[in-house]
Amino acid sequence: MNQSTTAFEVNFDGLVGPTHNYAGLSVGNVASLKNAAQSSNPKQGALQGLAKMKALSDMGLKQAVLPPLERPDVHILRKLGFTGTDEQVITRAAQEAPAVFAATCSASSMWTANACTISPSADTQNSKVHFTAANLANKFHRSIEAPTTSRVLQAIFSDEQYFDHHHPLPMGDHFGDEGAANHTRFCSSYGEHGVEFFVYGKYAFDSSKPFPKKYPARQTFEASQAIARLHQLDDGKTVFAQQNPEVIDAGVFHNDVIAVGNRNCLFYHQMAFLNSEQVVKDLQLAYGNESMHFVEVPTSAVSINDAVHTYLFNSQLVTLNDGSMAIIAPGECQANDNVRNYLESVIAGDNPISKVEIYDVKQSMQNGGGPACLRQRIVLNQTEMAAANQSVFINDSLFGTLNAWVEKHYRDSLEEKDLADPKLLVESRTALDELTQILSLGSVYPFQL
Ligand code: SUG
Repeated sequence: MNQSTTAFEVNFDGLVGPTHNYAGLSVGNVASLKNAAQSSNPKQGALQGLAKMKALSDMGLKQAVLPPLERPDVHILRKLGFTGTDEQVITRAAQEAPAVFAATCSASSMWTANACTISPSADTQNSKVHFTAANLANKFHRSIEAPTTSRVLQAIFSDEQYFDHHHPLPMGDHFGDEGAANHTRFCSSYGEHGVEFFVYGKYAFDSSKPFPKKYPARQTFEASQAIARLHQLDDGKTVFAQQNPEVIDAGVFHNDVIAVGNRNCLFYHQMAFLNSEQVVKDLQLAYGNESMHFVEVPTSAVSINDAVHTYLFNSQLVTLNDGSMAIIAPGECQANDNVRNYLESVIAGDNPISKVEIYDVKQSMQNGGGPACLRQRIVLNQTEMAAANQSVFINDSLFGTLNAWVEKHYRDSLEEKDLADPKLLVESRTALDELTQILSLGSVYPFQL
C-alpha cells in the first residue's frame, strides 16, 4: 500500500483540566448558563473523557490526546494590570474583578473541536497538513486559548516538511473563528482529495444579510473564507453555507450542535442551514459523481429543543473497520424517548450508519460540550503519522498512566470560591508539568517558558 495515500482520521480528544468548573461564561450556550454556579467534579470529567478515548481506541480507531491549558491564566491577569507574586495576582483578581478572574480559570480548552481548523495534505496545494488555531474571539475566556494551543500543536506536529502552522486570524468580531466546530470534510476515503465544508453564522462585512438577533454568531463568513485561503484549498472542492440564524437564537451556538459529517454522509437537522436544498446540491456537486448520503432529521421527529438538550448532533460519526459508520452519542440521547426512537430508525434506515454507542460525558455536557466538541479530527497519512509526536497516541499503557495521573492530581469537587485557592494553582501546575513529560511536549505553558 502507498504510505502517503493510506490515511486515517485520528481523534485528538482534549483532556478535561484540573480547574473544570461551572461559571456560566458562555452566553448563547444553554447548558453553560443553566448550570452556572453548580459544583463540578474535575476528576470525574477527566476520567469520563479518558474512558471515551479508550473505548474508541478499542474499536480500532486512531486516538490521541491534547493536554489542557494552564489555568488560572496568571499571564493574562498580569496583562490586565494585576501585579505581585502569582498568589497575589490571583487573590487580587478574584477580589477586585471576580467575573474576569473566573474567565481566566475556565477549562474550556477541553473542547478541542474549537482548538483549530485543520486541512489534510490531500486537500491542500502544497500537500502539507495545514493548522490554524482558532481565535475564539467571541468569548473572552476562550479568546485566551490560542497562543498555548498553537504551541501544543507545533510541539506535536513539528516537522516542517509535512506540517504548516498558521497564526490565528486577527482578533475581533469580524474574523471570529471557532475552528472545526464549524468545519466538516467529506471524502470517499480519508487519503483522497476531500470536500471541505465551512459553516458560518453571519457576514461581518455585509449587514444586509440575515443574522441571529438574540445570541451571537461566533463564526463569520469572512473568517471561514480566510481559513480556506490560508489552507490553499481548491475552490471547486470547498463549500460555504450559512447556519440558520433561527437555530443560533435557539441555542445552537456552533454548527456541530446541529449537524455532523463523515466520509460520504451528512447527518443534519432540517433546520440546520439557511437554505438546506442549496447546501445539499453544492456538496454533491463538489463531491463528484458518487452519491453522498444526506440523512436529514425532520423537526417532527426531533425538535430543535430536543437536539439542543440531548446533543444528538454533537455525536461523533466514525467509520468502523468493516467500513460501516457508528454514532458515538452522549448519554442524554438515550434518556430522551424521541431521540432514542429516532436513533433506532436511523440504524434501520438506508444509510451507512449501523450502530449507536452511548458514552457518559456529563461533566462536559453540563457546560455545553458533547462527544464531538471533545475531539479534533486530524486526518494523517502513514508518513505524517510517523512524523508526529508518538507520545500523544492512546494505547493501554498511556491510558493507564493518564488515569493514574488524574487520580493523583485532580480534585473531585470544585466551586467558584475554590478557584482563588492558591493551592489549586500549584496543584494544576504540578500536574501539567508532569503531563508535558508524559506526552513529551517540552515546555509549552507560560509557567514553563
Ligand atoms: O464555547 N462552553 C463551550 C462549549 C464548547 C462546545 N464546543 C463545540 N460545540 N464544538 C463554549 O461555549 C462554558 C464554560 C463555562 O461556562 O464555564 C464553555 O465555554
